[in-house]
Amino acid sequence: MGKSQSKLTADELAELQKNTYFDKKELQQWHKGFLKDCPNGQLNKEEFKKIYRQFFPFGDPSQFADYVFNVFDEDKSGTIEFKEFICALSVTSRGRLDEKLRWAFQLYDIDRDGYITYGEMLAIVQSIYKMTGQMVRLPEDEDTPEKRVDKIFRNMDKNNDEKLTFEEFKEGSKQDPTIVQALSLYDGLV
Ligand SMILES: [Ca+2]
Repeated sequence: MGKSQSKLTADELAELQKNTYFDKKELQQWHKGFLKDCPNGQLNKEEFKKIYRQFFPFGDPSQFADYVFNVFDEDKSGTIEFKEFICALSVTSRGRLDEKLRWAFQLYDIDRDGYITYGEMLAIVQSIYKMTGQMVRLPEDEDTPEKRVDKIFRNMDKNNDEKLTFEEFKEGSKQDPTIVQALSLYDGLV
């Protein structure tokens, strides 16, 4: 650690240009902003939750922020480095639909075993309901996390084995865009 450089090197820039949808100027701006908020070059979980609390002052976003943090923190170091931050932002804000779906799948697949179980989806949906609190009025058949997840599984779980493969998730999400909308929550920051 301790190598908080104020500018991206030419190599780092080139790599990020290759791996994200941002151009050179945007990358430099984001990097500058990132270092302003995180002078040591690392965004920790508490700071990350703070960002969510600003967006959801009436609910409790800490659990959902926790899950999102774990997807951002790709190398599982416990902090989000600029590269992780900007790559996640690139996918969630400008990625193609299949990239966004892959990202969302990682969010729901909490233990990363390649399947979204009923329990995993319930945990994520519960955290979303907690975060949004009473701000959103939901249809009667989705007014609890359980009902919502039941409905999703009825639509997506084609072979009724109580878990979703990426293929099932992808197909189902095309018919139910609200699944990926959990991601667009983050778009507010872009
Ligand atoms: Ca990390």
